[in-house]
Amino acid sequence: MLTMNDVIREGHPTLRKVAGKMTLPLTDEEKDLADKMLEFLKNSQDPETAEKYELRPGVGIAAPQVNVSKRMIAVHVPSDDPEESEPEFSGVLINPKIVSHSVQQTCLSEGEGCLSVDREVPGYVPRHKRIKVEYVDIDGNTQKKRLKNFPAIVVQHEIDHLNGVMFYDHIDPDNPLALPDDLEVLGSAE
Ligand code: SB7
Ligand code: NI
Repeated sequence: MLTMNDVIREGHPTLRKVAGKMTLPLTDEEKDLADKMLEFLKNSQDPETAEKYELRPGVGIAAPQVNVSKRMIAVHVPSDDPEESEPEFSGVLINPKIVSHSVQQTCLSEGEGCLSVDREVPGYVPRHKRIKVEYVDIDGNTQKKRLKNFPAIVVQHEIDHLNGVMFYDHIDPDNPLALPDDLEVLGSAE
């Protein structure tokens, strides 16, 4: 299983590289990594497992964060309805690409954090409110998915990792709490 020891931190050069496109079908090793990335997220969101292995809770992880410079991300966003056991959006996205997005932006009221960043970085991170993402799933099928709000923010954060971009690159250094007009701030999940 993956633990926080597998996650590289700020300053590691891999986090600033543009990750390479994956060739399909995935190798057994790549499939194994895909499974482990999704398993890490589920473990990190399970209070007992997270405590036992000292995992920071995460809703997404990108392969470069475990020092694999390939275009693969895992996302596991639970439903905000406690009655609902199905996650809102969960899976591994291979070669994900945002093919269209809204002009309207959004951001989380609490800002963002990152498993690769061991400090709080205050400030708003403007993101597209709605995106359409195209990707190959773990079964090798091409998927097109429309996402909005929190799941859309998470996918944008993860795709940034594939391009060597960190969330704080989007924060206005002179005024971290500056917001463009018509941007709606979202209450964050954590
Ligand atoms: C807040 C948190 C995340 C995404 C968007 C908003 C995920 C944090 C975990 N990661 O570092 C994943 O790259
Ligand atoms: Ni991150």
